[in-house]
Amino acid sequence: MSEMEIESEERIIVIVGLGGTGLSCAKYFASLGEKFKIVDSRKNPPGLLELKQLMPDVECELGEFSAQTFLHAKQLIVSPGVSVQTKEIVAAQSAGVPITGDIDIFSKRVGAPIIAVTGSNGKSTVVAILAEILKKAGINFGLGGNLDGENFKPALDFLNEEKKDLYVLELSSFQLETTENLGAEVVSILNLSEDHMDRYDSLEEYHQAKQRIFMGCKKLVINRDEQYSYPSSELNVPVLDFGFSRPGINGFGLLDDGGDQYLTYQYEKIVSVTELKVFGRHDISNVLAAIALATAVGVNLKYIKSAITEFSGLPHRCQWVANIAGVEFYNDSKGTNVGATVAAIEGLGQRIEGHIILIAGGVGKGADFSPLVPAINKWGKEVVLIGEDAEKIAAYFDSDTKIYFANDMQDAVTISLQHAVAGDVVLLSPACASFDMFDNFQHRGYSFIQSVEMLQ
Ligand code: UMA
Ligand code: ADP
Repeated sequence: MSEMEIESEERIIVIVGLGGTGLSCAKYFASLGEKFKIVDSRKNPPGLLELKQLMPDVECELGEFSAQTFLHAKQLIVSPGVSVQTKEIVAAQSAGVPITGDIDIFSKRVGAPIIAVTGSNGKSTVVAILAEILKKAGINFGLGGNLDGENFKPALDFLNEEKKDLYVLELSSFQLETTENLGAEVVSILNLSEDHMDRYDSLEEYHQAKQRIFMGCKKLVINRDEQYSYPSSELNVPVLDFGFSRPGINGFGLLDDGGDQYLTYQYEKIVSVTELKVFGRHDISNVLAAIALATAVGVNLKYIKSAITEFSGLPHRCQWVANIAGVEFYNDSKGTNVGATVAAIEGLGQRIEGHIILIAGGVGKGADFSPLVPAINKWGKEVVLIGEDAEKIAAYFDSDTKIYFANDMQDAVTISLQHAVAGDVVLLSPACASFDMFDNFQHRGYSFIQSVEMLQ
């Protein structure tokens, strides 16, 4: 089609990628009476059946992307699973087609405060704890964004529902890349370690995407133990901080007193660490982050206290599964990058008598696995590897680390138990994505649980 023919035809919105986000965008534009079409490079993408049931007449282009469709669009709404570096998107953008995403549209339309949380690890746990606190405080809020599982809720679905007083969004770097000016009430980058190196050229590029969360924000919650939590240029907004050290003014942290350790706000003890049901330094950090975020929107400490002492962790995150002959099994299937797996090993290692036998592997996303080596040397015993990058990961370990290769999850669990003694822990924390062997991380976690049950 020539440029002139393109110009003479009506340009319509093009939703790039179906799935949960594309479907929510379709519902949103349909409710506004806007004309749109959906493109997806898979012939049978997730969400297609639901779309056809809800909107049988919506135009879909499935299979290889057509450059003309992108160039001809009024606007491209890009799903987080589709890279903005896709050549058809880059070409359309160069030709002046505006590019946006669901979070951008949501933030411009919502008209209520947003608490936005990003980071490489701990996002879902922090927003889940925050949600428990907000429930206790009787606040009418919505929880969504990058969250999966039972809390799965693409942000635009909120705009077709009764308005809430506050929205809590977990955001990924992919969602932030297509967000112009989030303008959130409170934001936090919890931490940053290597992830998604198949989509970014460097950690710096990944960090820059995360930094977009600060645009237009009114308050900050900073992790003072993490350099990447700070905005790269100073913002003139109120700041609360959290970290493991004793807190200062406007700070949350830990205070040692009389042999006990307390979660503390400035000089005020909130609860003792032993009153929490979660364990491991990373989860203490997550609780501190949630408390700081809740305080930033004015929640009283009494609600905070009651919620954090009841929270016992999300499934697939360092979740206890079973004890077989004194060997404990933990499911950390959501450990999908190296930083998460190191945190899980450290968290468990510090509280057990024996050693950790780690089950890891899957799709490595181009990661550098070397941070696993000191953690395994300190707390580990053997490593059992599964999935397509098993051999690549094996090459990182020292020659005296015992490595086993397993064909499937049942095999991995059986091998692990064979090499464990009472007091040891078998930990599934793959440091990898799951889609070479499983539908998603939940499927991988349930497969682990089932395999452990078979041994009982
Ligand atoms: N697609 C193409 N071409 C491509 C790549 C993808 O057409 O080159 C299509 C796929 O066929 C799919 C569609 O794009 O049909 C949408 O894919 P999607 O992955 O964006 O799927 P959604 O269901 O919209 O899920 C997304 C988030 N997924 C990703 O960012 C990869 C979900 O986060 C999120 O819950 C959901 O939006 C609602 O906001 C999941 C995730 O894995 C949990 N996130 C990553 C993470 O946490 O590490 C960032
Ligand atoms: P996310 O939503 O960012 O993926 P989750 O709360 O689902 O984070 O936790 C995913 C995994 O990351 C956990 O299973 C655990 O291994 C690890 N993890 C959780 N919190 C932290 C943290 N604060 N720092 C480092 N790793 C963490």
